[in-house]
Amino acid sequence: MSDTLSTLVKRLDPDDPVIVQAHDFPDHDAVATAFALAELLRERGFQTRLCYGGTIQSESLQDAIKALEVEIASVADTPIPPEAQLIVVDGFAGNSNMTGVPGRLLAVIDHHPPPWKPDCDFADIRVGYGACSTILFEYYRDAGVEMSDRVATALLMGVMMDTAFMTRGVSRMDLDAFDVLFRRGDWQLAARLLKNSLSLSDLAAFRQAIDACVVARDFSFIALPGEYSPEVMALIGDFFLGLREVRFVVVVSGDRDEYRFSVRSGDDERPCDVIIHRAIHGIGSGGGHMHMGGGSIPRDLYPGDEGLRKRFINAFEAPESSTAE
Ligand SMILES: [Mn+2]
Repeated sequence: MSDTLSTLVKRLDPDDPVIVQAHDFPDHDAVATAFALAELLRERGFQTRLCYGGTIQSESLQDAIKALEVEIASVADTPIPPEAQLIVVDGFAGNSNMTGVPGRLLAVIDHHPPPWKPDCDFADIRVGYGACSTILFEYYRDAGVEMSDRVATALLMGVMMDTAFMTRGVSRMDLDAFDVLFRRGDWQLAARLLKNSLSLSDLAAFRQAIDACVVARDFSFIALPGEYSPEVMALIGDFFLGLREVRFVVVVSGDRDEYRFSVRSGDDERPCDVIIHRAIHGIGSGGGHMHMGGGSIPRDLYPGDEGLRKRFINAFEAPESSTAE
């Protein structure tokens, strides 16, 4: 791919502000991608602003944003004029995890399998990539733009996070990006921020997960009593996937309005996104990649813990043709 950035820049009007939006309850990869893109466009003379829907629930990510001085705010705290040009990153416009905002949707940059054909001028969707940050790494490299230490460290963190330190969904390009970013950015800071994402107060969640876990063959289903952040749920999923006997994990917890779930797969025959679509067809929304995914089910449609567990078991067995799309 030659210079993708130039193609994007040609579609943008330099007179109108550019809003870069990360997916709701963003993770490190989403914030890093948004930050790197905004800096790149600023360098090209655009007026940019970063935002996300929901809140930042990860303390590790909050620390990273502070340490790298990333200016990003929630959609609610971001004035977005109607003439704003919207670029959505690490997610899909119109998806349930992307809050609708004013302005014109100009571009999507993502690495998730798209739920439908994107309806905008510019779509750069690279499903084979482990991290969206890797796409931004290529924009800098191909455009010959020198990246700042802050951008390099942010992108490094995005790549490390989404690939679970180069052990999950890694593509050739992620490795190339990692090779350069590791030397270019501050890997010690990035590693410290990522590896200290749990705190003592999260131990109760792990205790409950161990107590609540139902294992059938290699499928571990964990219904947590109480409300937990997506990050803690994801880490619980990773922990259980680390058990030798377990190859597929679902962690679910409910709050006032909805149940949220996090999914991990170590089995290429059961990609998270495909299994999720089958399991929650008609009752909720969700998606993801081969190895990780998640979603939500409104409280009034929740089939109960056992009902949801059975839906996943049925989804494993569904023939390919019945994939609910
Ligand atoms: Mn990502």
